[in-house]
Amino acid sequence: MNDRLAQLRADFARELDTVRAEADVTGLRDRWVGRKSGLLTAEMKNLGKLPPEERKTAGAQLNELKDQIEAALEKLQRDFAAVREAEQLVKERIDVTLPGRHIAAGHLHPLTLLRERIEDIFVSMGYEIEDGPEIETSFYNFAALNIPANHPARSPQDTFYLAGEHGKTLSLRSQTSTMQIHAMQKRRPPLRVAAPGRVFRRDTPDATHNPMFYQVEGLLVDRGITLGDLKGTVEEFVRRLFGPDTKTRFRPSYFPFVEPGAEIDYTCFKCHGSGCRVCKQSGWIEMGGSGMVHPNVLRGVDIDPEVYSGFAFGLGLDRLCALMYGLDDIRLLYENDVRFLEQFT
Ligand code: 2U9
Repeated sequence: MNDRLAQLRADFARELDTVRAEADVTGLRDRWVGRKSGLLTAEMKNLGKLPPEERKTAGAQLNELKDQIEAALEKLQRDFAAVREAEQLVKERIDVTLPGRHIAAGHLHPLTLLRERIEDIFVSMGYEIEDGPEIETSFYNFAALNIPANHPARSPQDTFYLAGEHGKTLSLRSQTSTMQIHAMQKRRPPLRVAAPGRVFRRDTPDATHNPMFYQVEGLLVDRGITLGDLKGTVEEFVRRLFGPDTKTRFRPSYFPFVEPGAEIDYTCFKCHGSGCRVCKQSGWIEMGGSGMVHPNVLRGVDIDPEVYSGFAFGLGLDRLCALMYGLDDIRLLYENDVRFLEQFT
């Protein structure tokens, strides 16, 4: 039996050395200690043929050899697993010093960034932010704003008219003041309403004009509101938007929906008034228009101009955005060119 054992041990050791792949370990195990056809299993079965006095030791020796073979196979399995994991680690090794993949994160559009900043200023000055329809009847778009029937703004050259129903002429709104008319119909003074949003004017697109652009208007109606309140409010608005030392200038102007009316200029944020390319050497940049709400507009929403008065001011966001970001063409804001947009992260 000892020779037989020695032979088996030597055969197993030789075969063990020939194993090159992890998958062969299972084959070797089945071949040697497999329950059905294992060599050792067969030896065990042959024990019966041995003389009884030899069976016990032979059985013990066979079991010992079986344990050694299984131990050798497990070690081989572990060795293969260790090699595989080491290769895995090398393959999966992450060089943490390598720069990460640039995950292009989206961000707010420059126009949205500016609109939100202006909305925050209005809210900080006690104004409500109004929203409303972009399609309006001629009442809201023109009549309610004291824009007479023959005013050029009403011409199809300037306004996008839509097929109206029930004889109502519909158009895309050409200023956000329409939302403030709705607000004055829904709520009684005192009122502080800011109206940001898209407006539409039939314009040939060029570096400073676009048929659709963003505007924000502020309106305040209460008892005893004066031009001084308008100036004070606009001056504070400008300081909060452009910086505490920004000055404001009012130039008399005419708008059907205010009386008196005035254009608003602020000191150029590039040259702080000394004159440069941005402000065309004037030191001033036009922000928009303003004025005391026309009594006809108040009457049109059943607010008695003898009791209440109000002021309003409006500015275009696209031009302002272009100036602030040094763009020489506002169409860049709508062309969704990622090379342009990604600079605003
Ligand atoms: C109501 C009554 C009056 C708001 C005003 C302007 C003057 C003005 C322009 C600025 C640049 C439009 O985007 S722009 O082209 N706006 O000049 N806006 S007074 O007057 C109002 C608003 C609401 C009820």
